[in-house]
This record gives sequence, structure tokens and C-alpha cells, in this order.
Amino acid sequence: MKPDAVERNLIGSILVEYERNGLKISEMKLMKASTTIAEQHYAGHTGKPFFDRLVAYLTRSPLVPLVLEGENAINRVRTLNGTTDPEDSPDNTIRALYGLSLSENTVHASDSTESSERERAIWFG
Ligand code: FUP
Repeated sequence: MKPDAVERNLIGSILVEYERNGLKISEMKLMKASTTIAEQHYAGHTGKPFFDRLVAYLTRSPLVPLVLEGENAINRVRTLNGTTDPEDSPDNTIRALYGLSLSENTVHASDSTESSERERAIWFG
């Protein structure tokens, strides 16, 4: 859950979506991301025009990294989150309900087993 979610008191509303759908929270914390962590997390976007804005946003206030477990969890979480741009996101997805813009879209989800392992190591060691 990204900074705009925590800033607007949406932690509980978002967790309900995951838990109600049977996903199990196995790790979770509230923290402020350092620039190093934010740059590692979005390393795949290094050099893109929106990269600096993305890092500034991710580090501006606390966020909530969490690990969700369950059968086919990656696809299920990505379906619940919706598409990157909240404007295009299907009805009742988290980004459609709560996302503010393409750059402040409330939640992130790993897109593969490999990225989930990489991201878990970045956020939880
Ligand atoms: P997603 O997998 O949906 O999180 O999307 P991406 O990995 O493609 O993008 C990561 C983040 O970069 C998005 F959450 C929002 C931001 N972004 C922009 O700000 N501008 C763009 O043009 C594309 C992505």
C-alpha cells in the first residue's frame, strides 16, 4: 500500500479487499521508504521520464509493504488491484475505488514469482 493510501486512512479498506478474497497476510509493517529502497524497488524503470517523480512519491510519507499468500496469489492480487491507470481500471478494483492518478495509484503488486522474491527481499530483508 503506497503513501497516498496511508495518507488517506485507507489501510483498513484495502486490507478488507485482500482478506475477504481469502488471501493470507504473512508479513506487514508501516515504514517510510528510503530513496535507496524506492530506487531498488523501481529499478526496472530507471531512466524513464517519470522515475524521479515515482521515487519522490514513494518516499514522501509512510507506506505499508505486505506479503500476501494463497493459491495463484500474484494473479489474484493483480486482479483485485486493477490496472496501472485508475481511470481505466475495472469497476470495484482497488485502483478504481481509491486511485488518484497514474502516478498515485494507491497499491503495488508483484507481477511474477521472480519479482515477488526480489521485492520481498527489498522490503523485508
Ligand atoms: P504496475 O505493475 O501496474 O504497478 O505498473 P508499472 O510497473 O508499469 O509502473 C509502476 C509505477 O510507475 C506505476 F504504479 C505508476 C508509475 N507510472 C507513472 O507514473 N507513469 C507512467 O507512465 C507509467 C507508470
